Amino acid sequence: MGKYTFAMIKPDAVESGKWGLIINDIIAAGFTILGAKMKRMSLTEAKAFYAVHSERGFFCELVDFMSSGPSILLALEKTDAVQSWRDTIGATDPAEAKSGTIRAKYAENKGRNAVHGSDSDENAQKEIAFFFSEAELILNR
Ligand code: IDP
Ligand code: MG
Repeated sequence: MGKYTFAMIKPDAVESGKWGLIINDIIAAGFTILGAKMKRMSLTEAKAFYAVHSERGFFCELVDFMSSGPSILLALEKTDAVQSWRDTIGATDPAEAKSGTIRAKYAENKGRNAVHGSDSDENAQKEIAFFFSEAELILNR
């Protein structure tokens, strides 16, 4: 169980202005924000970030959406961070997400689902490194 995970507030929730409420939920759930930036991904970056899904039917829709506007990129710290953040955001499809989770509260649908969360410690490390240099993270406090 690692201490770090990577989160994104996706373009739907940035555009709708829900992102402030989501940051509040992140802090209320006990995460420490080690790094944060707002960035509009290029289509090429979105394809690289989601390469694991390149054979899936929703890939084009996903990468078009993720490059359609700015996201907020977050490196988070908490005990058992990956699982804790997945529990905080809820199921991929907001219709299936437990009430009180971020996706249940703020997601529009399975594609435009407000937030991203890493699915393993290994991917958390890769995903943080995809967007942040070490100098951009507040570490070793
Ligand atoms: P996750 O974000 O809960 O880990 P994944 O299965 O890893 O879900 O899918 C990555 C992202 O791809 C989802 O968050 C969602 O934005 C999008 N996605 C997944 N399944 C579908 C779908 O059936 N239709 C449209 N978009 C989807
Ligand atoms: Mg995933």
